[in-house]
Amino acid sequence: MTTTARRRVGALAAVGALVAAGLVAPTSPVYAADADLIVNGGFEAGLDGWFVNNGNATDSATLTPTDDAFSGASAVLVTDRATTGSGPMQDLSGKVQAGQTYALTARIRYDNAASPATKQFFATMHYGGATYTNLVSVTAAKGQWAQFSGQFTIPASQNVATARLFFETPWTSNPSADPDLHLMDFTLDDVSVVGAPPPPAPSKTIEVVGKLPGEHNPLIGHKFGADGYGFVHDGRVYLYLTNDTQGYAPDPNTGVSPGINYGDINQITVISTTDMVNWTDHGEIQVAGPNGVAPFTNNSWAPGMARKVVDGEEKFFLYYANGGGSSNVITGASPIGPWVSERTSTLIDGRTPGAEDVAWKFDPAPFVDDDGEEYLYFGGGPASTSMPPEERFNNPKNLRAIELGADMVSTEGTAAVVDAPVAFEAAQVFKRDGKYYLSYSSHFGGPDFGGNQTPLPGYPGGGQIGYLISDDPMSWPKETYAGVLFPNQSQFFGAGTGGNNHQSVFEYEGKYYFTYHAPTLNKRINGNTTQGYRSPHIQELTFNSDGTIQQVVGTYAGVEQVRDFDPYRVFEAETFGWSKGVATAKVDGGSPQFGDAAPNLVVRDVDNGDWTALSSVDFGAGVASLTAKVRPLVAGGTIEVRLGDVTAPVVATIPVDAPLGEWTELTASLDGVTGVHDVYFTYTGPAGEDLFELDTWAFARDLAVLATGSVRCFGRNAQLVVDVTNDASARITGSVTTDYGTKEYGVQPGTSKARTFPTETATVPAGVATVTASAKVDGELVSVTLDVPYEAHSCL
Ligand SMILES: [Ca+2]
Ligand SMILES: [Ca+2]
Ligand SMILES: [Ca+2]
Repeated sequence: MTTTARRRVGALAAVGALVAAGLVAPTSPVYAADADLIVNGGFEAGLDGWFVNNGNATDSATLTPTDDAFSGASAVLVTDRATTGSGPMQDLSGKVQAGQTYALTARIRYDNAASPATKQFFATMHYGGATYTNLVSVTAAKGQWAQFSGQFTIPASQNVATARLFFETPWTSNPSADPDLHLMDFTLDDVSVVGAPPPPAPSKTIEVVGKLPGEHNPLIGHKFGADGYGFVHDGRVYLYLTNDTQGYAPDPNTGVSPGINYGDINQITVISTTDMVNWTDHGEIQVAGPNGVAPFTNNSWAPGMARKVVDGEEKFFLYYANGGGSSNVITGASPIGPWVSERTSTLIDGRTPGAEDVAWKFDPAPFVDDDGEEYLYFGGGPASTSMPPEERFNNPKNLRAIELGADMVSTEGTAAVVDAPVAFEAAQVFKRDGKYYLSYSSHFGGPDFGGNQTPLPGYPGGGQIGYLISDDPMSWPKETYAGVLFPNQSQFFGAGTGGNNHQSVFEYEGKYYFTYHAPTLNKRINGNTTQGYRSPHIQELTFNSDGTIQQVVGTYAGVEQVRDFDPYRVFEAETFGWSKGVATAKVDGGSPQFGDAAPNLVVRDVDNGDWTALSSVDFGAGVASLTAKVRPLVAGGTIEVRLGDVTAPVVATIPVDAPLGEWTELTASLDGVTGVHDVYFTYTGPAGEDLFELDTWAFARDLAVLATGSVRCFGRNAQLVVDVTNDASARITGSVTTDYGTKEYGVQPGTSKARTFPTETATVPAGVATVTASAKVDGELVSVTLDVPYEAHSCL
């Protein structure tokens, strides 16, 4: 009697080893109950969260923690008050809501012997500008703790974008005339504002399938991204994008977001690939703004990237537009950071020689030549009014080329004019066969460019990508103009996709690729009326024999996948070719795939029916198992694996059955799948619930080995026989372990080997032998362990 072996990985699905991952699980906020919106109201953490009211330039005071507290160990002492409004302030912007009622309490005391016996104090809200509202008042008796205790309702019409609470004495125009009456020191403690906390921010998750299965444009369907800049390093393509998702705020009811506000954008999104179809989301770099890498800049648009070894150290330089007025650069230790700012002021601005006349000192694109010389191209916007209208239109001379210093974060010399016809913005340079190519975006005419003019023959129309070819990276006369590289994207993607564009060209494994953007995801969400949220696209470039470039045709099909996806490794779950309904978020800790210094993201907002998919996964000779690193958020979720289509039969299921909130590795067996397939991970579970978060996937190879166990009789002596059959393409070696001993074996492809174990008994109970098997498959050492059951047998 024989029984076929079961692969041991199957049993692991229900076990679920907990992973010490170092990932921090965010605690779920509670929105139902009222909450105290004040941080550190008792001043037990010193001055955390507090600063002096700065609504007027004349406001000034000193805040000092004091142990002379109403409760606890600490309060705040307010001294040196310059105005009646000079008092402790806390920013409640984003916390309080118009139309809501709040309960305010606080303790206050003043001691100045020369002050009156009683004094009124106010708790006041500054709503920005000149809008101040007294919320609650108290009349304190000198030397005694008085209590603010009252309610206030913010008018429904009040704009609360700015809402700053502070404590003060009643206003008078000239308080210093009687400081004992108006500017006495006071002590404050136990401040509290209790009310409904703000509602959670509306979901930004893209619910539609933004990138259709089988198509390769847009590159990603779960977020937006514009002005893509392609950069190749160490066999990997990186794309740097203006984070258009930052201002995206779809209405929870209509799903439609207000139009994009570029002024909100101070992050750059990074995605990468090795196959041009499956992209890994590396998340956003907080480039600008108060918490940015370069806090002296406000915006981060239109990135450009370069690598250079500086003083023996490999560095990566990410250039960006700080709005329209200047450009800057931050420095990375790798293409995905970590990032630092080597500068304390902008790189390109009104002080840059040769850039004085450039209206928009933005869109910086670096280029490092073969000889190590480095350049930056930038500029755009309205042409100088000193030129005749025809020239302003046709040759606006608004782009510039400048040499960079060897440190890549300074400029040298004077910027040279790039005389690109009908130029608007977005200059970018690459080199091929000794020639320099500069592509750029053309303007739409109008008053900024001389009014209604007709372009010269062959010059670009509005919103097209033109290009120049030169022998010198600093010399771009109008004679170097070579034609239109890309018409406006609306020609290919239809209504709602017009507007300006921003391109780059990069070489990857011998092919040249052209990046551009189009609001195609925005269009799939909202139809033909788009709101300006752009998505990255790539097409291949084809060169003519004379070095000119064939005009690029924009397609949803995009470029071909350049290699199959290798599933036999730990790879980020935030890697996919297509997706539906999921979002990503950065988590603490490094990346399991890209290293400790690299950012790590997880796939989140996983609901019943959502899915992610990988294009052209090569399982080779066969896959044994799939391991998911997952954090369950509710009971009852499952991960299903399907091949070829989102509705194809399920070939493996991982029940996400593990402690809630903990990162866990769960494994399911996946026998018998060979060759290349699109792989769909489909997610199921209780409706309306966030099911789980996903960090990584890992597939493990199978070994085509079969083993059977049986008992034979030699007279009255029972012998256990284990047969191992090698259906793999390489020699398999391993061991057979039984209750009656262990033996090694080796077996050639297409053959079987038996190992016999004398039992020295006549009757053998049922049992399980263990067979290990190892071989080189697809160049990798693969090992499997088989549980080989055998039935009871008697030789009596
Ligand atoms: Ca206190
Ligand atoms: Ca979802
Ligand atoms: Ca991850």
